[in-house]
Amino acid sequence: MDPILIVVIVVVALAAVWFLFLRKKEEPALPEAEQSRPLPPKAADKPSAAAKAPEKKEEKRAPEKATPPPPPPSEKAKPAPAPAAAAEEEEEEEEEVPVEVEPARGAAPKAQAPLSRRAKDVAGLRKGLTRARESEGFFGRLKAVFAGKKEIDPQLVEQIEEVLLTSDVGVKTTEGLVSSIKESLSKGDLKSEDKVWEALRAKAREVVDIGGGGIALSASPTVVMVVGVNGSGKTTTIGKLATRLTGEGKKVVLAAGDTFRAAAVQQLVAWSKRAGCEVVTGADGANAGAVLFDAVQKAKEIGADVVLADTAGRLHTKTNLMEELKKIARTMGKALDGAPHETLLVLDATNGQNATQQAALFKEALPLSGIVLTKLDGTAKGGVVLGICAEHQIPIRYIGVGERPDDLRDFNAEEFVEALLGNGTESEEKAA
Ligand SMILES: Nc1nc2c(ncn2[C@@H]2O[C@H](COP(=O)(O)OP(=O)(O)OP(=O)(O)O)[C@@H](O)[C@H]2O)c(=O)[nH]1
Ligand SMILES: [Mg+2]
Repeated sequence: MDPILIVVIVVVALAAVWFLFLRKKEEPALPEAEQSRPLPPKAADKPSAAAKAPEKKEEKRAPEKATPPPPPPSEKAKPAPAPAAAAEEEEEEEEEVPVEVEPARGAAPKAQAPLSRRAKDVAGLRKGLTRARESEGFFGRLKAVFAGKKEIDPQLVEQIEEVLLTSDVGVKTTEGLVSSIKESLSKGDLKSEDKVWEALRAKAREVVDIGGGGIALSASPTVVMVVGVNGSGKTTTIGKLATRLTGEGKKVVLAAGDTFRAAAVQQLVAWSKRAGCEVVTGADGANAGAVLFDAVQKAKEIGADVVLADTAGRLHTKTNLMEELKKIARTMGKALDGAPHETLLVLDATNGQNATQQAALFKEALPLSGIVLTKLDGTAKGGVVLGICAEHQIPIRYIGVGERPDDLRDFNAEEFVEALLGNGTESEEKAA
């Protein structure tokens, strides 16, 4: 063989070996940890939307965590973490990824917040007003007016007017309510059913918000005289109030001023036992004024907080009986200056417009400080409250929505309007 050819072959072979050696030297050995890392996903293996969220978080966190100055020029040149450190980092990562998973569509809604105290009160009162809320009642009939209507037109206002008139709201009060709705309508303010309801409720609140609510115990003892027509609920109201006040730690004296009706005294005595309070009664046929005088004296002696004085039922049209009431009131004033401090007229809500007339005549005879409207649970026409407040401007102190002791409620204008005319949330409706 030609020696030159041999030299060429040897040189080429050596060059090839040298080249291979150099290449091998340049390639860095991957640490085990690096080798075991999963391969990056192929383009086709796109991560799901859910999996994207944590990745984003990791990207955000990166600068806070590792800020090695200067940044590595390339992935390859990045110093491989020691296996222990790498494991630590992975652990940290697992801990620090609080993925907020959005609730899937259609998933169960969050548990509803418990009803507020006010919402509970409204729901409880609404239960007492069930008849007025039913389809035949005040609220139910108003609701029916809107059914199937797409537009709020003057005809609809006329229908509202009819419901108000036939629900004991009274002519004058209805006129006031309706004219303000008509005015808003002509201004274009009432474009939807909701807006009309809100206007109605606002107006109703305005009418009944004349400073009602439970009596204040302003004197010691505070003497409360309770008057009204036969069977309106005077004695029952006294019993309910006594039960509540003694429950609140007050010292109560009941005064059996109805010396006329047989069994009236026993009825009051039974309530006093239930409430756990004193009762002052007279002999059969005793003078009502004398019994009430004794009761106030007794209350003073024992340091009572309240005297609740019952009186015999009487027709508001009987002048002599109304005169007798004035006399009784004066007698109590002799026992204690300023007594009676409160004179409450008890009206039966089922009497409707007649209750409004009773209020007019009792008001003429006595300085009424408040009204108790009983049996609201028994009427579908809750509108009587509006009529009485608007026409007489006498505050409603309590309302009766049943026969049990806790069926006497302090009157609160906003709560009452919401219970009577509010649409109510689903949970309120359930609670009611
Ligand atoms: N459903 C219901 N019944 C009531 C309410 N308040 C009183 N009553 C009932 O009405 C009836 C008459 O109540 P009374 O308390 O005796 O009435 P009164 O005004 O004292 O009657 P006289 O003493 O006869 O004048 C009783 O059966 C009571 O239980 C109420 O808010 N709702
Ligand atoms: Mg009675």
